[in-house]
Amino acid sequence: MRALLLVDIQNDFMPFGSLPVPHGDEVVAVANALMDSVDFVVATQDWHPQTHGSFASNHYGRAQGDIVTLGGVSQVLWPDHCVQGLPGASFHAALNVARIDAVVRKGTDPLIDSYSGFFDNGHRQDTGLTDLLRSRGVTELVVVGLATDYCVKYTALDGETEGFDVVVIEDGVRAVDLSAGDGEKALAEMREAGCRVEHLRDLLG
Ligand code: VGL
Ligand code: ZN
Repeated sequence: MRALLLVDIQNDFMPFGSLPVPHGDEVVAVANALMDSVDFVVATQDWHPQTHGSFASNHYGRAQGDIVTLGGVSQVLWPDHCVQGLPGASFHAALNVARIDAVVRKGTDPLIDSYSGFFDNGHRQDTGLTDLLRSRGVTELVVVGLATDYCVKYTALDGETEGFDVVVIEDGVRAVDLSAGDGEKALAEMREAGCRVEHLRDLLG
């Protein structure tokens, strides 16, 4: 069984959002196009309380891009984004949400971030995604979404270690690229970990 995993295709990660991913809106059409090639569609949703420790605004005297320790692990400070219930946390309006079978929310604990859809950044708490996928008999995970160098990367890496065959759709992901080349480096790391990196056309074949 093959599942499509939509990673954080949310307004705040779009070019018009508070944590803009360049060309982030271009993943929406790729996501929609893949929905007929899979058995099951799961979306992750970054879902932070306003008090979340990954927000620079919650660290007096710190700025966006600074590095702090949060939950015992290194943490980049971000602009406020994907606040629970606000429009920025909603899926992009053009995403075919009628085809989403399950939504997994993450980043809800203010004391630790969760880039991966499977575990928090300290690998302490799981989101239930593995159990959900296994209960549906999923063996192959097709990954698209945002951002290549953060949530896509950690979700794909955890998907591999959780025993799924992970296929990352290169034209269905976009990077934040805080440093130039971060997205390309992330794709290389995913390949080294055993993920396949393919194009939309290879799957529609
Ligand atoms: C993400 C930074 C902070 C992502 C989420 O979805 O890649 N990046 N929160
Ligand atoms: Zn976040």
